[in-house]
Amino acid sequence: MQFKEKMEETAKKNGSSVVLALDFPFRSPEKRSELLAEAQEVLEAVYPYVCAVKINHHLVLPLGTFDGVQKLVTQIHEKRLLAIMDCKANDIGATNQVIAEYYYAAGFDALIANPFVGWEEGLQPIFNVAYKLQRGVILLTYMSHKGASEGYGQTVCDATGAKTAQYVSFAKKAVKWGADGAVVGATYPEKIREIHEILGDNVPIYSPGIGAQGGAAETAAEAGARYFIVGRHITLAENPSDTAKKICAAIRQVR
Ligand code: O7M
Repeated sequence: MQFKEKMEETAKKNGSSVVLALDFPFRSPEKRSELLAEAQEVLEAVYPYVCAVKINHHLVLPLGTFDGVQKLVTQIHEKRLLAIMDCKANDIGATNQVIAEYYYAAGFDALIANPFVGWEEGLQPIFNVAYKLQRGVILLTYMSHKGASEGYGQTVCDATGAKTAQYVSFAKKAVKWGADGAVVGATYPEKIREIHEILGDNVPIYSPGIGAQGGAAETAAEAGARYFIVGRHITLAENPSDTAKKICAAIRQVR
């Protein structure tokens, strides 16, 4: 089964389209075991209200991929959730391939990559590895932060010389390359709407930027987002479980 289908199935089974971004603020490296314990605690509290967990450098750097992070991936799978590695792969193909092989070997079901590096000797090797191992690749398309317009919002010339927005070109590539998802910030609902028109039902939109960055899950859902990436709003909440439950219920009202 493709990653895209596994996500659909898990979201349906759990009644949730929330992807937990398991992010925590910096803490001195000597306190790594406390960090791991906190991440495990949040996961334990929140798992009934999410369909997947996204891990990035916040945890890979202090905990190590084949040490603490792999323990988390095992815990995520024991809860019947999917694990997404947010490495935003962005290098030459040969390096991208090794990055993907390590993260997939650690058990991740999908990883995030940056289409800025292109296909040939860029992202193609990642897609090849993913296809071979039946894992997913999700592409950045329009990021959630203020400076996103400087890169993803640029006007560029496509292969025919016609002017187009960078994110429009990336959305078309997401379809052409058979990506399992496209990341579009919840802080830009109009971009979600525009990109959704291009992607249709072929490539689901993953939308971060909810809560701490000012975006709202309901608005993103109305605009066409399928999954909702939420970090600090849940991980730093006084009651992470209750907060996740409320986000989940709010999305259900719209969808
Ligand atoms: O909810 P937050 O703001 O605490 O965290 C959002 C998470 O989503 C955090 O892990 C970011 O690295 C990530 N993210 C964005 O915030 N904006 C983007 O445009 C893209 C991502 C992301 O997940 O990329 C895959």
